[in-house]
Amino acid sequence: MAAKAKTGFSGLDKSKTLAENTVNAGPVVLDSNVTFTATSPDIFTQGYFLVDVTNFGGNDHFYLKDGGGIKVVYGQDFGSVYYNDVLVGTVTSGGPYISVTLEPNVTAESMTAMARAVSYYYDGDTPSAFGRVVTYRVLNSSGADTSATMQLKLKPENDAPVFSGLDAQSVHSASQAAAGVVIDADVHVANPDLTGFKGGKLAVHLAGATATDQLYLSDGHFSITGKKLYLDGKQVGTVSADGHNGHDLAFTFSAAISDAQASQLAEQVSYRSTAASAPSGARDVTFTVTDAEKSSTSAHVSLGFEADAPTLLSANAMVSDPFATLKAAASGAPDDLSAVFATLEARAAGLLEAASHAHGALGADHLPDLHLPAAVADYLDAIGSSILDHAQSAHPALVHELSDRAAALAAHVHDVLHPVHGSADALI
Ligand SMILES: [Ca+2]
Ligand SMILES: [Ca+2]
Ligand SMILES: [Ca+2]
Repeated sequence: MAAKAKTGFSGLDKSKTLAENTVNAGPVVLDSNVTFTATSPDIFTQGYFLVDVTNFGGNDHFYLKDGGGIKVVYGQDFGSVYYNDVLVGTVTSGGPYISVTLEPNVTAESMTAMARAVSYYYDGDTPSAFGRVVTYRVLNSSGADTSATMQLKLKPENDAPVFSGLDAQSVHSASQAAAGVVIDADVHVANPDLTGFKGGKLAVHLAGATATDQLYLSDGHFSITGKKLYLDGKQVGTVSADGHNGHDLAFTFSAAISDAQASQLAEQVSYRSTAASAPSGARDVTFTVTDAEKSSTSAHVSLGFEADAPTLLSANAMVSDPFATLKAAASGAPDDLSAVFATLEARAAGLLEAASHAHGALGADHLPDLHLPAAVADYLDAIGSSILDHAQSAHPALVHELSDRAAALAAHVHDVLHPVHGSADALI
């Protein structure tokens, strides 16, 4: 190591270019062979080692990294810097500087080790073209000052697009399969380089697809006409696979497509079945997006349809026997539900009777003539579906669950009927 016969830094690279993804991956020593020479030890008396940075950005991080005999033990407010286990200074770092208050006994050797420990990492994906100017400086309170500078640049590199918000599972009721379902209404995709998706692609593949499987776009900003993909009426790409009859659904973008727009398109991706009954078993759907730099990322969601409960309750069915269909739905359950239903019936009958008495004229005999409010019928339908789901997978918690739901039902019936005052028509 050719140390110059004067106090100061030597061998610091005047300029350095680091690759973005290298400094994304972890801290990099800025210069591993910079050397500090001191002809006069006085430089260290009440001295400081400072690294400051101009053109600093919020994604830049400078600090002293352990190695070469240097070890930093961080406390709450500062770190203690050791060189070969001897305390040589206290450091604070953060933002555009590293500041080490040197111990009085610091040697040029330990100063060199500290300078070689100066490290950098970058946690962004779009580095600016501006070079950072990194200045290594030693100064003391009597004004002695020596410094050297490095121009530090980053070479921007590509990052693969990133999916977020894609659910692991997309589960729907079997009755929805024929009408069609959106696969994931809030999936998001982004190109971290902020260069979008022009020239890129979106492709959707359904595993094990057959001629009755249809991928398509639900209504939204994007639409398909023939082989053309439109965004708000303007062609932005082509349809490279139409999604029909078991085929993939795939687009190639000829125009600029932002992250938000690519996400919108992914959110419109939908499925329907043209089979006589809904497909059984979950199947993997792969979304693959290719960005403007032609790098691709795939993400997966499991698409499945669950057997429907029968259409349990219409308002008329409710009128004839509010609970017969509920009982029928739960008839496969292993537990004896009669006590639960008895409670449910008693509560609901009590509420209905109270409601009719409140209107003066009706006795319990007239209850079957009630026009049940649609909200109650819908609510009972939902409960019936849920009961069937539970009945299909036998478990001992069923009775408790049903009991809780019965209580909720009774409260709901009360809430719906109670406010009906002054209009017998509402009850007859
Ligand atoms: Ca990157
Ligand atoms: Ca990048
Ligand atoms: Ca990219």
